Amino acid sequence: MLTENKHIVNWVNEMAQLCCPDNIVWIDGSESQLQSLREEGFATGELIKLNDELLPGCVYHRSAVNDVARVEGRTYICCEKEEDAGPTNNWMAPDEMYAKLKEIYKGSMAGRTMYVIPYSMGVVGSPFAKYGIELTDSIYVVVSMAIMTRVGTDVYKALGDSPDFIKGLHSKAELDAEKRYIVHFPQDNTIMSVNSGYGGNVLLGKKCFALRIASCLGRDEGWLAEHMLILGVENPKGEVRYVCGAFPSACGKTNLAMLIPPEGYRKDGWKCWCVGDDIAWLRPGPDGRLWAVNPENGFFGVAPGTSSKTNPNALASAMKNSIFTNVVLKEDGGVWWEGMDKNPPKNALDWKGNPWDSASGVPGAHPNSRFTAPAKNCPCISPEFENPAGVPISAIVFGGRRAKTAPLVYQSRDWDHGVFVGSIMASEKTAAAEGKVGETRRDPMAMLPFCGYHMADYWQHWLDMGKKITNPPVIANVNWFRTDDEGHFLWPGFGDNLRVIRWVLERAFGEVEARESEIGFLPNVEDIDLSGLDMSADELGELLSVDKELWLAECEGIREFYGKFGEKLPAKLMEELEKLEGNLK
Ligand code: GTP
Ligand code: SPV
Ligand code: MN
Repeated sequence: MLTENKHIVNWVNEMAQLCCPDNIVWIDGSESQLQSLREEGFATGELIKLNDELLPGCVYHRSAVNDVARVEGRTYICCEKEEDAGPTNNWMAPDEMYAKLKEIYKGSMAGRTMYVIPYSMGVVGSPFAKYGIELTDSIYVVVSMAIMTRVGTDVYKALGDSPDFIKGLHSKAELDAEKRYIVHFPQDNTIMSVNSGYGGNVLLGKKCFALRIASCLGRDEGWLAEHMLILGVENPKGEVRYVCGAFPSACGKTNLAMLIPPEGYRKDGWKCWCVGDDIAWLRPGPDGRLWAVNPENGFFGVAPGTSSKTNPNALASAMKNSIFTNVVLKEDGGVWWEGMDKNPPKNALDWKGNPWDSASGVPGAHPNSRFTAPAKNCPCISPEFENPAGVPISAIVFGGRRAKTAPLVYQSRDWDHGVFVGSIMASEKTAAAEGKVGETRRDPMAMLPFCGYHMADYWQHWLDMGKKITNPPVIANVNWFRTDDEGHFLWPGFGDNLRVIRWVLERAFGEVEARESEIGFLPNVEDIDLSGLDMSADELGELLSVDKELWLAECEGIREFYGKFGEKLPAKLMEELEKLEGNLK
């Protein structure tokens, strides 16, 4: 035992009685303990050691073939009243769910060890840090949590006798997909995850705590927990301005967060700094601005498509002390995935562990395969990464994959309109979620799978926050994914996205004009810098065009979506929808 906190000790004992592990190991966060766990994982095959010269300190891991992404259909918010979970979450009465889970957890750790992981979301001891204890029977989870969060005994020190921590119980159990549950009990600050071994379902500090539970805490305490990257953009004058971005899963947060400016920009002195790539906790500061911290300590990034061209900073981050899940395992103990380079390896094993030949035409890495890398490895990690006060946010960008409707960028008229713009976000589905890839779905603020309470109450909370933020960031919508009729992307994306972010930040500081349109402010074509790009002003004009017919159809879709929320839908949002329709007609 590493703590005498009776709330922790009692709970650990109670859960151990339920799960019946052979023994309990208290994780202290030390490298020596983590290394002996890795060795144990190598011995049992739970982990595979990678080539220490190519990838020092790195390990390989496969999740079960039926367990490769989050499972929204089996993710529950078990608050007291069903109406508080809302139409976008699965709900079950807490008593009923506890009873059901008890049966599944009973003896689930027999023959295994239960690890007790003390972790912090945010810098330990900082005013906004929040603590969690995760119990798990997976070594993969222990070593991953040690990268993604701040794990160690200083969490016990910071907690003292306090009961103010989030309880998380995870058991792989049988990895039975029929008995897989990812459950949140917001009123008990408790998370229970069973029968999965996939990151997003089992690294409980991440989506479960830092988004679903934290969104409830934010509602009650007056802040926001968001599925957002945080990026610092340094201009040639040396001023750093911060932007947050909410894009659905696998839609470019990690890429934008680690952006490398285009060559001409680098020459002129532009630099970008990564504060976070997935989660932001946002609070109004005493100065009336919105301040953001990244509660995480690492990146759990999509591997496919990550290359030295698209995201060299992500690649560099994962070159040491990282974990690779469900990618291709090379003969030499290296790793590979589609989109890394044009040289697929010979004699490699695919994500399922089978011999694989790229000539088969079947991808070797799972499309949702991931790397888990320490934030401090990132070459462009912001000097403010650990600043307990966070960074002041000048702009928020929402975005998704929209082949046709959404222009490259448009800016909302004000905070409330910005909340509307976030609420109507939609995106073509990616492999990070269940369901058919490519299908369009509404994903408000990229929080559809992560909001821990009624989505309409969440929108109201955003509107209310606007009143507390006297110096609000501008809110814009971006779309890197517009295509031509053959399905080719019209915008080069990646580093060139800085050209768009630059415009948004200039708007935030009143440095550039814009033109009003039906949907909000659009850039004048000459104000998006195209220097060094093979793109004409006409092509840019096309990217910025608003097709009224498509938008009117969009309005119908929004109306239908809003209809799901009944009486709780904030009147303000319906007003914004009516205004939009009026503008288009
Ligand atoms: P989660 O970790 O799932 O929350 O996702 P994320 O939003 O961090 O996604 P990520 O940055 O890893 O995006 C992954 C996918 O988006 C890859 O397929 C990238 O190639 C693609 N992508 C990212 N930025 C761009 C861009 O600017 N243009 C285009 N066309 N694709 C992009
Ligand atoms: C996402 O799906 O948005 C992720 C990966 O960031 S996971 O942690 O698995 O949810
Ligand atoms: Mn995410």
